[in-house]
Amino acid sequence: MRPAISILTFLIFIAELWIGLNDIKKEGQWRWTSDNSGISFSYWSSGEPNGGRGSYCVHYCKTSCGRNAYGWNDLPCSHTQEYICEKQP
Ligand SMILES: [Ca+2]
Repeated sequence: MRPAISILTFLIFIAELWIGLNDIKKEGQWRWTSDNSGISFSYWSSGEPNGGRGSYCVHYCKTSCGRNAYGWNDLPCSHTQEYICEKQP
């Protein structure tokens, strides 16, 4: 059984998550899955996005991406990964 941790601890130190961003419709045109809006900021890790066709989905990662800091990474959407959602007020 995993020890209980706060959501903040999880997001800062542990999370490797799908963030709901993709370029499925047009290569390089990143859009949020929730409302199809474009991105107004980016948090790509150095050298990302580097997957080209076939890496349509974006996840937030650090260790699994071989990085020392968190950032966005494009991956094939078939990759098994936890995800995070935004709750509407
Ligand atoms: Ca990538």
